[in-house]
Amino acid sequence: MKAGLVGYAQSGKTTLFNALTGLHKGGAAGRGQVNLGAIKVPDPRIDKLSAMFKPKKTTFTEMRFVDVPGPAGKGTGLDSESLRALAEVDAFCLVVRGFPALDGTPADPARELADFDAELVLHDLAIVEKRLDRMRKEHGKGTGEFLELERLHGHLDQGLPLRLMQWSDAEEKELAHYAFLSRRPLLVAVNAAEGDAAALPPAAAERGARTVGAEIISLCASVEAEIGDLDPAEQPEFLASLGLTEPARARFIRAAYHLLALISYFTVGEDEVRAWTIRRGDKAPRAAGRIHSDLERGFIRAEVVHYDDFVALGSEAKARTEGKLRLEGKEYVVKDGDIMNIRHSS
Ligand SMILES: Nc1nc2c(ncn2[C@@H]2O[C@H](COP(=O)(O)OP(=O)(O)OP(=O)(O)O)[C@@H](O)[C@H]2O)c(=O)[nH]1
Ligand SMILES: [Mg+2]
Repeated sequence: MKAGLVGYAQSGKTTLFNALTGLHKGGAAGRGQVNLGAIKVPDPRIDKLSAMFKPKKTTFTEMRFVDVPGPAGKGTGLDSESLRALAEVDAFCLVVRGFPALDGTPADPARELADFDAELVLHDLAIVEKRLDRMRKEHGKGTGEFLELERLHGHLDQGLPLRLMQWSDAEEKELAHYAFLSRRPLLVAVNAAEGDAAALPPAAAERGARTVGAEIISLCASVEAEIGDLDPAEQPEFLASLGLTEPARARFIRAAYHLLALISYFTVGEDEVRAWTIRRGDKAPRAAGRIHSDLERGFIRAEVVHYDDFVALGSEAKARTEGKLRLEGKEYVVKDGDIMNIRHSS
């Protein structure tokens, strides 16, 4: 998956990007430009499977990030390079300032969230209006698409993000090419002051997030960067001294997975132990398609054992005799933690 870090200028996007990707250690990502990076999604289940199989290669799934410079203030809008970079992301992470600015301006995360979301809504409203105008001129009135866009217009015109609308699968498909910004799942990260690294998001911001259908977490980007600089052995003590039990990176990844309804399944063997990311509800052929499109097309069935059963029983043979290793077909809905061996025709 790919997340876009967005927000107003100087809210700490690049600081967070560097802290998450670890890029601050070497050449830090540039400020005021588009930056790309990725992190491995840690998963203790993969560590365990890797210890059992001792494969030549262990592969975690990756979460990719794009960090774009923020507009200076309300109403400024994003530049076209940033908009292009954001067109492809699966979700936005809106970084809002939770620390006093250098010039002393106090933080107002709820205000920033409301303002930024309003910009996304205006951006989409402009797209819809332009298209409706064209269709009126070209006598496209009364077509299904026209009526659909009028419905979106009525929604956006009230200042509401498309995120809050219920769309059928067919509508989702039909409207995908518009790449609406206010439709993207939104994770708000309040970038708190150093002293508040373990604080919960302010209540007003929490309410604001709920109103626009977003999830919210609080973290401190500069503290996160410091954690990344420490020896792993020194990290627990430092975290404890701040009142934290884990780095914000872990919370961030969990929140993003939850937001996008993502889960992982695993493939195992002597060559490779690997995690794959899919959407909750994906059936076995689609899940297999993450590995290679041939596996989706030629999918016959999958041998499935759940991680918990596998680890409890200790081996594939034992799982088989205990009836925990099953054969599943095309309609099987893959579960988080399934270990799968896919059979396919080529
Ligand atoms: N006190 C404090 N300052 C921070 C924190 N995170 C970032 N800053 C400071 O805020 C300023 C802006 O940080 P950046 O990470 O460059 O902000 P940005 O959102 O990427 O800014 P643009 O790229 O201009 O949109 C820098 O001077 C940072 O040192 C934080 O957690 N606490
Ligand atoms: Mg930046």
